[in-house]
Amino acid sequence: MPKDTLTPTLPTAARFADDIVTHLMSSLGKDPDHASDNDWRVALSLTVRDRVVDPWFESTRATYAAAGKRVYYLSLEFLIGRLIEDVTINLGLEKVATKALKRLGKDYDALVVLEADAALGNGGLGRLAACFLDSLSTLGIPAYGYGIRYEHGLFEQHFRDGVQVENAEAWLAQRNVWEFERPEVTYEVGFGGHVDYTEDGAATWHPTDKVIAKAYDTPVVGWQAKWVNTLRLWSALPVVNFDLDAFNRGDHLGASAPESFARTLSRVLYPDDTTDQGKELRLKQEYFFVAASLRDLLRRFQSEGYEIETLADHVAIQMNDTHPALAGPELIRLLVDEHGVAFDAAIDLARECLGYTNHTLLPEALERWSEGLVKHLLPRHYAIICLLNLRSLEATGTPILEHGEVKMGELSFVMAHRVNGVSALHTELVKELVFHDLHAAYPDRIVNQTNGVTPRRWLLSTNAPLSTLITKTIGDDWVADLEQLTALEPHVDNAAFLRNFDKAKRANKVALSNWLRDHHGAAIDPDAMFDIQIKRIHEYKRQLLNILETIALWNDMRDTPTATWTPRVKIFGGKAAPGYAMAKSVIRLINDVAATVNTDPVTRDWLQVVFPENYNVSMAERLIPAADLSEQISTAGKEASGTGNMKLSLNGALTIGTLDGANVEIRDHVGAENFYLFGLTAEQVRARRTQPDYARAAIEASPRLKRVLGQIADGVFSGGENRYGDILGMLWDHDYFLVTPDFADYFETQRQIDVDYRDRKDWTRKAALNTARMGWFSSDRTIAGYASDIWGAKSMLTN
Ligand code: 26Q
Repeated sequence: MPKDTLTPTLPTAARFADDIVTHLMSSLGKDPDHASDNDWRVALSLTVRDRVVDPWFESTRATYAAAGKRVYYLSLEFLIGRLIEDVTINLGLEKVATKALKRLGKDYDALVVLEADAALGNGGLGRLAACFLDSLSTLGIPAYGYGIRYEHGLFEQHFRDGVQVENAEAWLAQRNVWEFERPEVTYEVGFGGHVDYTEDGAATWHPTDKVIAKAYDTPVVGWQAKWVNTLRLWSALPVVNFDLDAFNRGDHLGASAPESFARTLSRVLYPDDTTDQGKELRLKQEYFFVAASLRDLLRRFQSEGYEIETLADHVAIQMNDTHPALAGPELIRLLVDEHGVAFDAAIDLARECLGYTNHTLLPEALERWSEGLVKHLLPRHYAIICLLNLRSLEATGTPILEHGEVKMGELSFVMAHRVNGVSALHTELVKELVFHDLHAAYPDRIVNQTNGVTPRRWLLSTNAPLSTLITKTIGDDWVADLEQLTALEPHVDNAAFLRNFDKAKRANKVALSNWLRDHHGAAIDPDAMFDIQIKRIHEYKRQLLNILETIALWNDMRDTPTATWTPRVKIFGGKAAPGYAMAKSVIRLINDVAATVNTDPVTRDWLQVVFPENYNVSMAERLIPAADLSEQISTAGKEASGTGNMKLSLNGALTIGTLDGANVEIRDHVGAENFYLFGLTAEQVRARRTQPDYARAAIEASPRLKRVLGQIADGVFSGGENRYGDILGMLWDHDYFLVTPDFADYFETQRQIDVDYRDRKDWTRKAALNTARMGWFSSDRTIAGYASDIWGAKSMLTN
C-alpha cells in the first residue's frame, strides 16, 4: 500500500534552479547563455518529470502487490492539451518552479505556454477521456489509458477571409518530454488474409498484411502525486523497415514503401465527420489499437500467473463509444483461438470484462461498417460477428448485421455487461430511441454515469484568482473533494466575498481581453458581459441561433440607440469538420457579422463579436474563467451531455440553455433561479417536427427573425452578395434542428439577461452560487460511479 511518503518533499528554489540548468546542459546540450525560451521550457519539464518517476514506479509496484483489478480505458481520443502545468501543480511544485525560474531570469508563465497542445481528440469525448485519466489517478485506481499516438492531432483552423481552412497539426515537431518510448513493447497486428478451420472447428487466421505496434508511455499524475497511472499510446511501424531487394534493384522509392504504408496507420486523427464515414483507414486504426491493447493487457494478466477463466476478476475494459467496438470480437478470438476457451464461454467471459459508453443520439453518427470491408480486412472477426449476430437474433430479435453493414452500436451493446449514457436525460433517450429492443431484452444493462470534469485542470490550474479566493474562504480540500464547494454558500450573502468573487472574474476578463488584443487583434471592453459559446461547430449545437440573435440585437440597438443597452462581447470558438459544408457556412456567417457589427460606430461600444481562430484546450483554459454567460443552446434531445457547460458554470458563468444533456442536472444543482432556461423540450421537439411547415410558421410569427433572414439574403453582411443560400434554404424549408421555433424565446431570455446583468451584485451572487453548487460535476464523482457500478475496481489509496 503506498504511503504518504509518496508525496515528495519539496526542493528549494535554489536546488530546483540547479537541476534545470543541469538538464539544459546535459539533456539538451545547450549553453545557458545561448538557450532559447523553448530550451528552458524543455529543461524545466525534465526537471519536473524527474519527480514523477518515483511515485510512478511505486504505484506500479503497489498494483502488482495487491493483485487487484486494473481498469483499461480504450479510446481513439485523448484530448490532453498541455501537460506541464498539470504535472507541476499535481506535484505541488508551482511556487518552487516559479521562484527557481525567476532566479534564472525566466518567467514560468511565459515558458509553459510554449508547450504544444496534445490535440489527440475532436471535442467532448476526447477531453472526457483526459479528465477520466486525471480522476483515475487522483482516486488511486490502477488504470491504463490505451490509444493511438497520432503524428498529427486535430487539424489547425485558420480563417481566410472568414472561411475556415485547415492545416496539418504537428505537435511532435517539438520534443515530447512527457512520453517514454518503449521499443521493447511491440506487437504484430495483422490484416486481411484468410482463415483455416480444422475438423474440430478450431480456427487459424493467416493475415497477409502486418504492422508493428510500438508503445509510448506517458505518466498520468494524480493530485499530490499519491498515485500515477499510465497512458499507453501505440505508434505503427513496418515489420520490415526497408525493402533491401527493391533498393538493390535500383527501386529507391519502392524500397521505403513498406515503411510509409505501415506508418499511415498512426499518422492522423480523423476529424469527427458524420458526413464522411466508412473510410477503410479509420477501421484499420480502430483494429490496430484494439489488437495491440488487448494483447498487452493479456500479457500483463498472464505474467501474474492467473487462470484465463479469472480474467474478469482482474481486468475491466471500457470502450469509449463504438470506436473500440472490435474489442469484443478480438477478445473472443484471442480466448477461443489462442487460449482454448469454448466459444460461448468466451462470449460470456469477454462480456464480463467489457463496458461500453454511448456518447451520441444522432442516428447518422452511429458507426456502421460495410460487411464486405470487415470481411476483407478481418475475416476471422467477421465470422465471429456473424455468430454474435445469430445469437443476438435468437435472444432478442435484434440483428447486428443489417443492410450489408455491421452496426457497431449493437455489437458493442451485446458484448458489454454494462452500457452507459453520459447524462440522466441521454440515458433515458438511449433506452427509448437508440437501443429500444435490446433494452427490452436486457433491462438492467443500460445505466447512467453523468459526465464530470477534473477540478485540477478546470478550476485550480486555469483559474488562479478564483481558486485562491475559494481556498482562502474554505481551505483547499475542495481540490480532491469538489462537493466541499457547498461551504461557499453561506458566503454569497457576504458583501466582501461577493466583491472578491467579482474581482476574480474581472481579473480573468482583463487577462482574456489582453490576450485577444495581442493574439487576435480584437479590442474588447472587460466591463462588457462576456457571452461565450465554445464547442465544435455543428447544426445541433446551434451556433446559428446565437448569431441570428446577435443580428437581431444589433438591429434593436440601431433602431433605438437612446435606450439602455448592456454592453456584450459575443465570443465564439470551435472547429467545423472539414467536409461539413453547413457548419463551415455558419463559421463564415459569424465572421461576416463580426466584420460588419464590430466597426459600426452606433453599436460598437455595446456589441462586439469575436471568433478567435483555432479553438483548442489551451484556448478553453483562457476563455472559461472569463465567461459571464455560457451558451448551451443545443436542440433538446441532441446533446448527449456536454462538459463545457460544467466547466463554465463551475467557473462562475451563468448558463442560458435548453433542457438538454447535463444542462438538466446542472439546473437542478445550481437552482432554476440561477439558470436561464428557454426553448422546446426534447418531447416538444419531436412533436413539433410532425407539424407541417413549422419553420415557416415560426419565421412569419417573428418579425425580428424575418428581418434578420432578409438582411442575410440581401447581403448586408456579405457586401451585397447572397452568400448564404444554403443556410436560408435550410431554415425556411425544414430547419431540422428547430432554430426558428426556439428563436423568440431565446431572444426574450437574452433581454432578461441584459437587465439582470446590470444588477452587478445580484448577478455575482448567482455566479457564486453556480460555483458553490457545481461540486457534484467533478469527474472524481463520475469515476467513482464507473468504478462501483461498472468496473468493480477499488482505490489503492487509504485516505
Ligand atoms: C467516427 C467515425 C469516423 C471518424 C470520426 C468519428 C467520431 C469521432 C469523434 C465520432 C464522434 C466523435 C466525438 C463525439 C463526441 O465528442 N461526443 C460528445 O461526447 C461528450 C462526452 O460524453 C458529450 O458531453 C457530448 O455531448 C458529445 O457530443
